[in-house]
Amino acid sequence: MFAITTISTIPDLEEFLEKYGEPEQPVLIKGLANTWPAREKWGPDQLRAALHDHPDVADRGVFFVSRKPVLEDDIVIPDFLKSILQSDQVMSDSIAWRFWVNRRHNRTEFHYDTNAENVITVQVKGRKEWVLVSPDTPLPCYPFTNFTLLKDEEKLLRNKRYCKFDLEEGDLLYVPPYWYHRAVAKEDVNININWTYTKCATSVLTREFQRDIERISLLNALKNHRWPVVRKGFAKVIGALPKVGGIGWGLKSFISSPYTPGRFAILRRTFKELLNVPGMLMTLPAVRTTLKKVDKT
Ligand SMILES: O=C(O)CCC(=O)C(=O)O
Ligand SMILES: [Fe+2]
Repeated sequence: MFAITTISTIPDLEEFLEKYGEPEQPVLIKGLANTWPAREKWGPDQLRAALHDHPDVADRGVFFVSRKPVLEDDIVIPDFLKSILQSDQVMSDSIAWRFWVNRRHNRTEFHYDTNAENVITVQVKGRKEWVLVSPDTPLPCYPFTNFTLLKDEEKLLRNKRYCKFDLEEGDLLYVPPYWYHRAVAKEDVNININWTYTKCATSVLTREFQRDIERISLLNALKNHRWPVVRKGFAKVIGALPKVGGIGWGLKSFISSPYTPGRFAILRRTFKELLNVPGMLMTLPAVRTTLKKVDKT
């Protein structure tokens, strides 16, 4: 276990990129949103109604999402983040605003966000307990997915590099790409807002990123296979899968990185993923119970 880096002054763009954004290391900024109008204005019913009525916002069940800025008057976006969102180093189709409105005990299970997303999250109301796990000590995932096998947390975290902390009202958290996370709502009312973005290029090659590149290469190879029977069979399998989290890469261009896997690496990846099939079958009953419990907004 390690302690998350916690700071109480807002870094400028240069400092944020140098210490956290470029090396892809998490950071917590205490009290950043203490003066936001949203702290006074937002409540669960009022916010849900405002988001439902908004033409740019989609209700995804677990969270609300918009591709464009929403409720901007209630928020003060820190300058470093404003610059990042406007930068040409970031893929414009990756930028999203997400809103989470949760009751006490709501639990978002371990996963990492697809498309190499960086997540900046601000706890506007209430408090959530977070666990972040380094992508260099990967957790076992359902085959080919970004969702961790549902297992006892203590067992899951054994020998992993992780941190556990509370994100309190007003705090900002930076979750770098491929860092697994889970969050549990601790107050009656919990509201957080997220910004997501994907960098056009990265030089950080974590073990989980490597897995993702191999996974996506395999999916592309199947999708574009020269035998129609493979292409069609693959399309059928993908069409039949539940649409959670997205499989593969969902943005216009792929992130540029120092790694291109060869055939052997892709083959090895396929076998490694299949090794998790028994684990998947064993946890299926728990998955059903968890899905039923999800706190829909
Ligand atoms: O707030 C939560 O419950 C989970 C948030 C999350 O997974 C994310 O921001 O990517
Ligand atoms: Fe997430």
